[in-house]
Amino acid sequence: MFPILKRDTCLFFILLLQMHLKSAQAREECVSGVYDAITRTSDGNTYAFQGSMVSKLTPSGNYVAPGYPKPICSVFVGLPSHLDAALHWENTGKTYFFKGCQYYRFSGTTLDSGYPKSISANWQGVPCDIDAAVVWSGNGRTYFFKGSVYYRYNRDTNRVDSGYPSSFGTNRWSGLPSPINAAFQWKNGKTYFFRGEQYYRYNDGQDRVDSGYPLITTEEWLGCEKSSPLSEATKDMCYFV
Ligand SMILES: [Ca+2]
Repeated sequence: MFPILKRDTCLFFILLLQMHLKSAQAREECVSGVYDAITRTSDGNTYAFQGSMVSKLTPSGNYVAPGYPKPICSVFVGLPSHLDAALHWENTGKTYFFKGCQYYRFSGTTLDSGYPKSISANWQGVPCDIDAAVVWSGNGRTYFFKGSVYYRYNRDTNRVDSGYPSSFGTNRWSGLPSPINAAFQWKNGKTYFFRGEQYYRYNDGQDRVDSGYPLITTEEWLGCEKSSPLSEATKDMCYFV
């Protein structure tokens, strides 16, 4: 009797250890699916920002790369936590990050000299405290989102087009809720919008949200079983930023 109990006890602790390791792995890879900003960069990577942490996604875009999330300050030196939005212009290779009334310009993961700068001085018509930003493949224009309205930015004139801001669903973004948390354009030419724990895939060709959306970000997009917040100790790394 005793040897059997001993074997069962051993198996029980092995099972507990496996559950603990699986849980620890989930904590490392599966931050809550609520993101501040998501963007691609000129080095071909895609990064998702949440509070003081950043996750690099695998080339398929579906999973968090090994070793991530990491403190933002250890990957994008000079970039603050709790970003508002991020934007990548492929033709210049520059990535822009927005927070409050300022923006930061990066080449890959290196901050360009002279930044941050004031949004109002260089992005005429774009307000402070935006929710999200994205370049839309449907027309190549850059869009900024804030609350229930969006702004269409014209790079030729370096200002927001006349007639904007406009409400969601008026002319564009039919089927999207407002406000949104983050947006980015993936290599498949489709644009992804994130709101709370869910995301929407926007069909740029048909100018509408694809059927079957929204989906749960951590489960369907990051391949995680469930959301699992990072420990406070991990979040506090690089607290000096
Ligand atoms: Ca945001």
